[in-house]
Amino acid sequence: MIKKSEDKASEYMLEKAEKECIDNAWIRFEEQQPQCSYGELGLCCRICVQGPCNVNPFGDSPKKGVCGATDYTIVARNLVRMIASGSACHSDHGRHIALTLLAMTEGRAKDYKIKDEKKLRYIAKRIGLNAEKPILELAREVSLKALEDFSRQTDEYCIWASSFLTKRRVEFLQSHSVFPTNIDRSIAEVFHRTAMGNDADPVPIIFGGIKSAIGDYNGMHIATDLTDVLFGTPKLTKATANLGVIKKDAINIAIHGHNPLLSEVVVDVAEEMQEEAKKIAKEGINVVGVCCTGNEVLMRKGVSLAANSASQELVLMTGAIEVMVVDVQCIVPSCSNLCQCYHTKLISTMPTVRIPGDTHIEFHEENAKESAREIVKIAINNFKNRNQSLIDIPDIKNTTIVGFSLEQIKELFSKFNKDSPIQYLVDNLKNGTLKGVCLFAGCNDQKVIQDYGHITIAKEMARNNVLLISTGCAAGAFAKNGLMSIEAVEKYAGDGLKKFLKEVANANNLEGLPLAWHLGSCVDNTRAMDLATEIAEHLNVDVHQIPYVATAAEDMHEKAVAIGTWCVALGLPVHVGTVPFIFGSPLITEIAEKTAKDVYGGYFIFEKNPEKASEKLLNILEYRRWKLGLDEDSGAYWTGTKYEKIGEIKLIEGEVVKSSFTYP
Ligand code: BF8
Ligand code: SF4
Repeated sequence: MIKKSEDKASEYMLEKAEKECIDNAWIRFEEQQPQCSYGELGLCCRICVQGPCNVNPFGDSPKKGVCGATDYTIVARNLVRMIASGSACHSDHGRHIALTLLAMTEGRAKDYKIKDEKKLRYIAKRIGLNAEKPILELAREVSLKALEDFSRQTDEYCIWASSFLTKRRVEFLQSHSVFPTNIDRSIAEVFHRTAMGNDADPVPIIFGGIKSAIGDYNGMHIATDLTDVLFGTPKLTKATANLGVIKKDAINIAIHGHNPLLSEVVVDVAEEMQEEAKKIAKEGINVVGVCCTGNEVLMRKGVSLAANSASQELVLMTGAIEVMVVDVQCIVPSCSNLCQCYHTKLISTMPTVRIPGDTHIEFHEENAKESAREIVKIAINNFKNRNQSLIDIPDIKNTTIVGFSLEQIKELFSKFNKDSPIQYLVDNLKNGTLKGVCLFAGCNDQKVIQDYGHITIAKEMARNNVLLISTGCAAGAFAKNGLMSIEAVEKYAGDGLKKFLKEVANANNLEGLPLAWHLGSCVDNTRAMDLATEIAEHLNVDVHQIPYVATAAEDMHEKAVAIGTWCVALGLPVHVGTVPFIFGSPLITEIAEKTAKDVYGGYFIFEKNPEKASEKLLNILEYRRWKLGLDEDSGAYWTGTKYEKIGEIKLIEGEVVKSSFTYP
């Protein structure tokens, strides 16, 4: 069998699937080959019914669509529509949490309460409210402020992004007309301007996409913040990850999707119903997570993580899942077909995500516990319907240490500097113990070996003393494959990183810290940006200057395109390991790789090969260190493509951030 996954449990299940002819995404991916080259290049336009129109990428006819749209118009339109869709997903999730918080303050969501008052007061202060008010009143004000970011019709800017980014970044983005006043409007604007017969100029189209991406950041930040308020800000927690967390003798409930509003309650209700469940199954109820809902409850409740996105079908193939309950996003429709091969019930809960064959229990925050109870009961009753001969759970799982919210990170560092915890990290960056920080984000993508890109880059970064932080399915990859363990530090960390992690662990009386730090689900990428912002502020520079990079080695979803775009606009170099749909336009590719750097200081690095990507990311970190003057004595210089440690320091090619954006 060709290697399909770096994850041993996935490999085991895929071998079984091959032997038993069980349909799965890897098979369907093969069936899709060859995929449409026009689509892959971003050159297929089906925005109006005169299409689909294609543009010949080699310069021959056709050079334009029926309406006259050229390659750069078509590619730019397709790209920003992906960003807007990603932004819609994240921010709708954020809105749902804000509405629930509001409902709670009005007595309409009795099953929720404020778990983290301190965080609520911190957010209130940050967004300019009087944080001393009674807590319920304050929660109401904060939720209304959040909802304003979705509904404002004036020219005032969105509050969240204005309050959490560096002052100079905010001013810069506002002066460049890419700062949203209203998240929904930034999304609607993209669809308006890219509809047939509207904006054909790629530059304003891209700016519209960036505005929507900042809207994405804004909506995600709201989601993270208010989720922390309702369910608690994550703290260090031990858990286990990979398919081996599914238990043969338990009633297994898999929670899958992104929005923790129901899954948090399912976990609580399952606990309450344990005794009842133990009468049916020896080990009672076992809730396991899939994708980002999985990450949410892993971070806050230590619920085991069974799978990241590419292995979601493999969870069902164990034959031991009584119920898979899904909310929103990244739920493949094939889950339904797989459930029908076993006794598993697929329960959908959101009116916007129905899947043929599902059992629909519509979730309303007014009666969250009731819905959760109904779901858990279905799971208990379904245990008897198992076909024992189909049960096959690979005995593969890893211990993981998770829960690295920014608050938790600061608490760890506060043992060294109580007043300014991040200064400790900055000192370690300055003195070279750490070379930089690398955020591992994004998905699994059927186009590459599952988890291989994430893991290969992580090992190389760790060996070079880069602090690894992660979210989403990248974090899932590390959790499942043992990189979120103390043991991984000994195996993979360079001396500097080892020293740093041991020093922090010792100062906090911990037996150790994991090699890769789990910051949370995809919306929690805002935690990573908050960390970058604080590092920049401590160094009195902006994010585009700090030794901090991001990688989405296996990106797949439109949400990842939105996140990558705001990371770039906020100053981060972002590696992307799968081919984006932009290479059909040399102009758009140039904007993403080079012009963005001139304007925002962040830029995309498209590199399929993880080894080469590691080298590029390390070079960028070295380069930024050198530009900041952190390695003045190292005698290093930049060749334009590589950092050389010989001779005197020379500036050959600057990464100078200036507004040199010229109109094509
Ligand atoms: O929001 S990393 S595959 S599960 S999109 Fe989806 Fe991508 Fe996973 Fe989480 Ni994020
Ligand atoms: Fe073709 Fe233009 Fe319509 Fe696109 S908008 S499908 S290029 S006619």
